[in-house]
Amino acid sequence: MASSSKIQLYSLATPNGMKVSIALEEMELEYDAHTVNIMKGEQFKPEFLAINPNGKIPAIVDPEGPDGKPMSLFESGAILQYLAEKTGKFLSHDPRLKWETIQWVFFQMANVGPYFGQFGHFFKYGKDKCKDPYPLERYSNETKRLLGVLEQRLQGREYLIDEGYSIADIATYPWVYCLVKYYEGSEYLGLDNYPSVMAWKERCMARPAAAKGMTVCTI
Ligand SMILES: N[C@@H](CCC(=O)N[C@@H](CS)C(=O)NCC(=O)O)C(=O)O
Repeated sequence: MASSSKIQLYSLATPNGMKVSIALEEMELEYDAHTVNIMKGEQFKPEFLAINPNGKIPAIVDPEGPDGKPMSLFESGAILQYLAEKTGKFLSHDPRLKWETIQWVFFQMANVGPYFGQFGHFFKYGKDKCKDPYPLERYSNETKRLLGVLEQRLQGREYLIDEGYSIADIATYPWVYCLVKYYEGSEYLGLDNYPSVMAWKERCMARPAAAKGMTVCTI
């Protein structure tokens, strides 16, 4: 694909995609953005599958990997950690806080992303394909339970980690934004019941770099 000394980003402005463009902006890294239109199946083109054999955005190629050689990476959580370690930003240098941050990144990757995503599917995008109420019930209950975990964590905190804004926030708030903006689930999920989560999302979104990162690779 493109040759440049800058990081090459292959993405789309979805919650998983936004995480990486927000991180690149926050970390002031230079990058070229390439839009992969997953609605048109571009994630299955051989040149993209060579970077991510799993055929999903986001992915990056860093021409200057840790050993000075090009490094390609997929899985947004791994990319966030990679960029944080590369720049020394948004991942605590205190070992205890570093692991706490990674724990919340994994919480997002293993729970928030998959369950919120399935909620969005059964509530909005695939709602005409399934007459059985059970999947929506299951995924909306789990989405609310996860919002409850975040609400508890964020009560009395500005960000997920006490030290300040981190890759744990970058990983997670685009998914809360997505519940509101793309899935239009505010009323159905009763998002007003999670005031600390909603205030934190606004706090994160008010950051100039965050606002810029959220508009990268839009179609
Ligand atoms: N765990 C992956 C999930 C990536 C993912 O699901 N990406 C979606 C867009 S948000 C995608 O590319 N979907 C296309 C497809 O499934 O064909 C990550 O966090 O990077």
